[in-house]
Amino acid sequence: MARISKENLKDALKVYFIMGSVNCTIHPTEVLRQAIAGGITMFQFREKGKGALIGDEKYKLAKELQWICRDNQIPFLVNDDIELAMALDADGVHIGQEDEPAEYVRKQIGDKILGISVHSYEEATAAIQSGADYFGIGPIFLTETKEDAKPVQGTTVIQEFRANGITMPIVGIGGITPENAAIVISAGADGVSVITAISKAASIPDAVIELKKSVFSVKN
Ligand code: 3NM
Repeated sequence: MARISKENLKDALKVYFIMGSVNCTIHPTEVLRQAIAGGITMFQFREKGKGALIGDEKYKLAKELQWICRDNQIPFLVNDDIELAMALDADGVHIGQEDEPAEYVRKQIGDKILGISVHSYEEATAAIQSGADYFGIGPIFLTETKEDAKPVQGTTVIQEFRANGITMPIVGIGGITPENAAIVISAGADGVSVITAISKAASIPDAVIELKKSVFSVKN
C-alpha cells in the first residue's frame, strides 16, 4: 500500500475517535459501533491505564474492533504497540515522544500511517524527518483521561506551527468536546481526536454528530 496522501489523511483525521476498554462504560465493540453510526472518520485502539487488558485479551479486543472498522471502511490505528499493529496488519500506529524512536518505528511499519505526538517546533522538525504522517498536539484543554498529560497548552502550538509554514496534517487532543472543537480547527488543526466526549457520552452517535458539526462549521 502506498503512503496515504496528505489530503486523504486530513479528511480521515476530522473526527478521530480513540479508546480502549478502560474508557468505556458499555462494551467497547458497542461503543465503536455507535461511534461509527454517528460518523467518526478514524479510530485508534489505545489500551492503557489502570485495569487495561494485556496479552491475549488485548489482542482479541483489538481484533474485534479492527473488524468493525474494516466492515465500515474506517482506518484502524494502534497506540504505541508496534508488535500488535504488525500482527493485526493495522492501518497505522500512533506514538509519543517517550515511545520507541520514530525512525525505528517508520522502518518497522513500512507504508502504514505514522502519527506522532509533538509539543514543540524541535519535536515537530524531528518527527517530519522521521517520516511522520500526522501530528497529535495536546493537551489543548483540561483532560482527566491521560494521567501523565503535560500542562494544558491551548491552541498556541498549533497556531505557531501553521504560522511557521508546517503543512503536516494536525489533530488536537485533550478535553475536546462538541462545544470547543471549532476552536481547535480555527487554530489550524485538520481534525480533533477525542476519547471521553464520545466514549462516555449519554448518546454516542449524537456526540459524534455534534462534534462533526463543530469541526465542519470552520472553513480553513
Ligand atoms: N493524549 P480526552 S491528552 C491520549 O496531550 C491523550 O498528548 C494527550 O482524552 C496529549 O478526550 C489525551 O478524554 C487524553 O480528554 C484525551
